[in-house]
Amino acid sequence: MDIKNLKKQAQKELNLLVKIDDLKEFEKKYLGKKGKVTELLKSLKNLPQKERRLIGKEANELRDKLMLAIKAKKEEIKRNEIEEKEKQEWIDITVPAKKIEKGHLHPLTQVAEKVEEIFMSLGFSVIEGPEIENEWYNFDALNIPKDHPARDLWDTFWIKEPSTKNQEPKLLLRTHTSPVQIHYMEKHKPPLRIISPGRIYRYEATDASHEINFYQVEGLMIDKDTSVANFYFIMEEFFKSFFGKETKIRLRPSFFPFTEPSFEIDVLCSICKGKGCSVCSQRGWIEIAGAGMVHPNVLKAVKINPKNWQGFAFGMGLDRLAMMKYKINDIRLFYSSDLRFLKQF
Ligand code: FA5
Repeated sequence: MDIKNLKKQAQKELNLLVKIDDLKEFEKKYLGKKGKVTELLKSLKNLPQKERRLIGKEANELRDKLMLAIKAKKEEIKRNEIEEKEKQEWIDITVPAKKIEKGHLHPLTQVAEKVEEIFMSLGFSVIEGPEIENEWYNFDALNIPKDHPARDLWDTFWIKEPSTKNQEPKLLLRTHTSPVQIHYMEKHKPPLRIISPGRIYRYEATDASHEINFYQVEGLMIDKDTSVANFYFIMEEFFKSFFGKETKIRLRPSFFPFTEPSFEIDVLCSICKGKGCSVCSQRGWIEIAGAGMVHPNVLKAVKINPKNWQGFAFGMGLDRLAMMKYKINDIRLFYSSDLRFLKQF
């Protein structure tokens, strides 16, 4: 084949190449040990001198050109490969990011945390207690002996006796957080100041302000010469911090076997502003807590001498605190798992 045709053929083949492996084959085919151009150069020695010089020059030029063209082609292929990769991996950084929805604390947890924060600033520690109790802690130690009509104040979920039978005392789901007082006083000597938020259970009908399980925060302060004035001061401080300075609360005389005297604390209903509505049962006030001065019998049950130590205790409805703070007109919304409700907090 003459050099011109060889050159034309090589150029044509080279133009069609797109892969690096094919380019390597091409290089071998023309410039390899047994390549067409190499063979041509080898065959020069058989030519007469005059022809050898002429053809040799052209063959050498062809080899040099092919070497350059192969180099250029190699770069072109590499460039194309990078461009292709870039196209595939291209990210549009201007596209708005997908929003990851963040969860948040349940409104009752938020309220519990706020209550804890206020009482801690008043020197109270936060204590936990069990939700499954026995009747000694839930009733007897709180001055409510068996068969005492006061037990009817709290409709109870009793837990079935295990097969060991006649297990004493009987187990139940705690009907209030007050048993935590007993647990704590059994292990700690006064002076003491604690609060204990937690879930409680009552076997009763539900309505806008009553649930069968809800949350309370128990409070207990025992010290020397603690009086109703100390109790009133702490309560006032708490409600002002929690609801704001304009909050209206009132104390009503009440009865609890474990306190004497006993009170009920009401706050002005924030939903009807005192006019009367279904949440406050048309009273204009909503009952937020039971409270009183700790009964001497309770102190005796935990071996604390009531002559040396006195104190007060309270049990607040955490759900009711949350309802009044956020103007929620049905307690059952807290347990409905309705995201339209929960997302508002
Ligand atoms: C008690 O549970 C007493 N242990 C409180 C107490 C503690 C008195 C220490 C004295 C000393 P009572 O049953 O009234 O009391 O409940 C206390 C508060 O829990 C109520 O004022 C109310 O805010 C809330 N509460 C009561 N029943 C329900 C209910 N079914 N649903 C939602 N909140 C309730």
